[in-house]
Amino acid sequence: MSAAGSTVLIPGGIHARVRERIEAEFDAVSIAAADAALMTPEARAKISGIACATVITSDFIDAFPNLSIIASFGVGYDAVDAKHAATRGIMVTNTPDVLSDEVADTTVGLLLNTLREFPKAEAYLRAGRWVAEGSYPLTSLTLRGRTVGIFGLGRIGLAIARRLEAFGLPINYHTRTKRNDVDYPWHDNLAGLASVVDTLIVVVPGGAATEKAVNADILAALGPKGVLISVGRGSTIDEPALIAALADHKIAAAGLDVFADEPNVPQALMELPNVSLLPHVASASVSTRNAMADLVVDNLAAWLDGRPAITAVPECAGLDRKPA
Ligand code: NAP
Ligand code: 8YV
Repeated sequence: MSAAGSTVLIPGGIHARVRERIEAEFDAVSIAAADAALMTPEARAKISGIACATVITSDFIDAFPNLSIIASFGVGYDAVDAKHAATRGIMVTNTPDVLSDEVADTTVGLLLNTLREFPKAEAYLRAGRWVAEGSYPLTSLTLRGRTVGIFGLGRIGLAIARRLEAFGLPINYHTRTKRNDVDYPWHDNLAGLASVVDTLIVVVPGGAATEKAVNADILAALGPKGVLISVGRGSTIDEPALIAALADHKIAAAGLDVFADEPNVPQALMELPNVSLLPHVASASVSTRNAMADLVVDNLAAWLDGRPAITAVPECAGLDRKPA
């Protein structure tokens, strides 16, 4: 089967360019959510590709007897049961690299906002308080003199490290496997990293292995001058422990782009003065999201045409396209 004759399902919402291209290049089917009950068995049998930005469970995957590829929008694919897909010979792709610089830029911006309170200073100006009350108060926190720890020195983590190195800051990191292409000190556990840095940037994938890895003990190790920046997945942070640490000044401040239950952000977090919050926008520029969208559809086109996927997730790296 060629890509042109293939039927691709879009369950739930997705970037408009993904939808437009799929409608132009394949037979497109859309359903409101990733719920197999929304389709007849006959309709499900026609599906060979799925393009998604939502949770894809093993049960959902198993509802499609002729499914060949799941192309997920985003580099993080913790919402897709890729291990299960691989056991069924189904390719899963994600969108790495094309967003790394954008996300790293955003992370540096979020770090500066957290330390130097730029969003609050701008709100102060806009409210007329500069005129009425004088200068915005000096910030107690600064980037100067900080030591950075990166939890997850992958594609994005390294792009963040390179930027902060240029800011003159020492970098340490924790991953499960030591990298042999960087000179930054490696720590074989997160607590060890947290105890030697005062600025912890979290950019590991979500999933069971990192679930609530940043807990009360890690925050205590980071210490009262500590700043936590989280741009990976909200599930990696124990949010109640973070709220308590911020309220009790066990750490100084936090900057968060991702949350455990998006788009719901705990009220207690929003009420804290020492947090800077973003609504999961690290990759959210038109150009970067378009590049991600194109990679989703290019992966579908390649695989459904019998060519290798462009960006297979590690679980599916060894898979060959099954003959149609
Ligand atoms: P990547 O290249 O795969 O890097 C992941 C890094 O995390 C690797 O260094 C990996 O090293 C480390 N890691 C994974 N599991 C770990 C564990 N259990 N303990 C310690 N280290 C672990 O991925 P990436 O492209 O940099 O993206 C990272 C994540 O950022 C994505 O998965 C996504 O969740 C998130 N993200 C968020 C946004 C946003 O909008 N906020 C945008 C893009 C991406 P080892 O394998 O050696 O442990
Ligand atoms: C996107 C992301 O916002 O790539 C990721 O893992 O978290 C972000 O770039 C998200 O995937 C959009 O669904």
